[in-house]
Amino acid sequence: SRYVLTAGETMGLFAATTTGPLAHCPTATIGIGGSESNVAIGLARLGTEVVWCGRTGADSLGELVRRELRAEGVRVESVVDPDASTGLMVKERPLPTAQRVSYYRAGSAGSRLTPADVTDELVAGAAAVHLSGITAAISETGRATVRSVLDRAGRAGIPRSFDVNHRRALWSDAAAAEHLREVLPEVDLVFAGEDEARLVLPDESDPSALARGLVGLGARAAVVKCGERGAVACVDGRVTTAPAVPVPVLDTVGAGDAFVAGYLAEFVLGRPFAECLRTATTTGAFACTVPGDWEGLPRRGDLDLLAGGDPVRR
Ligand code: KDG
Repeated sequence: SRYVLTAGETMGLFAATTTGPLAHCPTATIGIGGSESNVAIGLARLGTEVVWCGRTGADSLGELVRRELRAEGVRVESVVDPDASTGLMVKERPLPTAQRVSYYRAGSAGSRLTPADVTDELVAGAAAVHLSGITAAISETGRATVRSVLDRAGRAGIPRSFDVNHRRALWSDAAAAEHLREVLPEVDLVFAGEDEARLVLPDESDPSALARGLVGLGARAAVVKCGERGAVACVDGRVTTAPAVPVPVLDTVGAGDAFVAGYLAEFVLGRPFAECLRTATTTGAFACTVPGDWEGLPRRGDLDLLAGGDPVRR
């Protein structure tokens, strides 16, 4: 049967358990994080078949990554690379209102992903492919992998989804903008935050103009995420806005991935894009309510918990 195919780097994630300087935080939780695998988990929870491709190290963090993804119902196609370590991300909360994420991923197994790791067979069987700018930013081979998967999927008529996911710690705005200009004509659906869209549309301020602008630069459809102000989509020349689902916000990291998972889960079912957007804003809201990057992602039956009404369901 057909699945959503995604590829990228997933790392170990150590998250400080208390607020304040990390140097004085005695404990951390050990988990995993990676944008594409967050999307994969989100899809699996919503009942969508999904394959995640990526390199992991022959080490304990690699074991953790593979185990956790499998436990979440994601089909894992991981090349275990004996010559590099699994990357690591450290999340600290120096202030109640501020988080800091640090990467220990230079030369990591995940960054050694190659086009051949995502086999032709995996691409050919996909209902859609999803990639992100992070993979292009981590290495030359990652960048080649993004291009190659988009190219192979495009030739097979498989819808291609791309999340800009700009990470300033990994490359410059200029490099990210250049890459985005290159890939936009190769994608059917692009997801961008407002600042990310402005990488290539520096003179636009309004989200609708940004969504139209991304389509003008070659994407078939574009979704601009505006956080607590909701989202705007430009599909088939029509612009639609969706309000955010209001929630008490604890941790926004992972919300973008949750949003993409919600959108794609409906998209591969052939649902109208207003419905894709509605599920996307709902899953995005779920991710904001819990500290982890993906742990709070909803199952289908959870979606209506945010639909209002009595807070106690029995
Ligand atoms: O997308 C939210 C995090 O999980 C993500 O930032 C982790 O893949 C990640 C990265 O490289 O930043």
